[in-house]
Amino acid sequence: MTGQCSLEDYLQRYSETGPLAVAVAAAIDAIAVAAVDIAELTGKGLLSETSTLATGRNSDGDLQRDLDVRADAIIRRCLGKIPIAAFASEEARDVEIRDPHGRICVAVDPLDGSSNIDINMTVGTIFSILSAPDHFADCFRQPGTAQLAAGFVTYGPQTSLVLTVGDGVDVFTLDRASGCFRLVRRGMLIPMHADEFAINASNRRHWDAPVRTFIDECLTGIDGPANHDFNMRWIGSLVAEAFRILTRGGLFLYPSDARPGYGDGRLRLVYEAHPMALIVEQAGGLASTGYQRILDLSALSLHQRVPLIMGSAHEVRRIEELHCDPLLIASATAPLFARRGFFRV
Ligand code: AFP
Repeated sequence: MTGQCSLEDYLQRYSETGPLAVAVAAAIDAIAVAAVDIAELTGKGLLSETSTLATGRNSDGDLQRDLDVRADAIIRRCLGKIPIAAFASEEARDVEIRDPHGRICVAVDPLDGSSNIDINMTVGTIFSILSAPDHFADCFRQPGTAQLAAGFVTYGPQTSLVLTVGDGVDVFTLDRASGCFRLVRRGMLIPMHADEFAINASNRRHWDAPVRTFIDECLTGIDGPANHDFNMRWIGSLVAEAFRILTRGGLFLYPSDARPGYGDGRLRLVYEAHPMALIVEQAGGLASTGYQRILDLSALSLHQRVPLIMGSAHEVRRIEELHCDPLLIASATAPLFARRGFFRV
C-alpha cells in the first residue's frame, strides 16, 4: 500500500467520509502544495535572495525572518483558493476572518525552527484544522480535542508530511521527481518507553522541581530510580524532534521556567502544541503540561504559550506523577527552596 498511494488518492478516499471531510481534505491539499514551494525556498539557502537573518519581530515578540514571512505568504496564497472560515498564523497578530460559508478554520506555524535555517537544520510547517463554530472569532478558542486534522511538514533531507485525520498517523514523503507526496508510513506508533529525551538543558537552573527531578532521574540512568539509561537530543526544531519521537520513541520537553516571559514555556498552544498533541496521541503517546492533557486545553488568546511535554507514554506519566508530588510542589513554592534558592531539590 505504501509508496504507491499518493496523498491525492488518500485525500480523495478521506473526502468520501462526509461533507466536512471534503473541506478538510482541500485544506490539507492546499498546505501540501504550499509545502512544495516552501521546500524549494528553504532548500536554496544562501542561493536565495530571501534573507535568513532576523529582520524584525512578530506580534508576539519572536524574532521574524524574511523566510518566516515568505512561508506565511505562500500558505496564505494556497489556502486563499479554498473556502475557509478563519485563518491564524504565528506570523500575524490577529485571526483573519475569511469566508462566511467556510466550514473549517486553519491555524499554522508557517516555519517552525527558522532560527536553524542559517545552520542548515530541519525546519517545518505545523498546522491545525478545526470545524468553524457559529462565531468564527471563537474558532481558535476551542479545545485541542475539537481538531478535525493536524500535521506538520519537515523541510530536511526529506520533505515529509506527517498527518492525522483522526484515524492514526501517516507519513507522506515528497517524490521530487513527480512533485507528488507518496505514502511511506501508515499507522506510526510511539514506543511506550523512551530511550531518549530532548530538552534545552542550559535552562536547568530555571526549571521547576518536578522537571529537574525527572531529568536528574534520566541522567542517573540505570543507577537511579528510572533504572534505565537514556540518550539526549536537542535539535531546537520542534518538527524534527517530533519526527524522531514518532520514528523511534522518546520525550520532548519545553516546560515553563523562571526566565521572564517563559512562565508558560515557549511553544504556542493553538498552532504548535495542539496539533503536535493530536499527532502524538493518535500515535499512542501522551502530551501534557505536566499537570494537564494538552488536548483538553482551550486558548484564551491566539498566541498563548503552554508548557509542552510529549512522547512515550511511560515517561510522560512519570513526569505528571512528579508534578503531583507534594514535596516537589512545596519545594517550588517555599522561599528557601525556590528555583534560585540555596538548596536544589
Ligand atoms: P524558532 O522558530 O524561533 O526557531 O523556535 C523554534 C522553537 O519554537 C521550537 O521549534 C524549538 O523546539 C524551540 O523553539 C527551541 O527553543 P530554544 O531555542 O529556547 O531551545
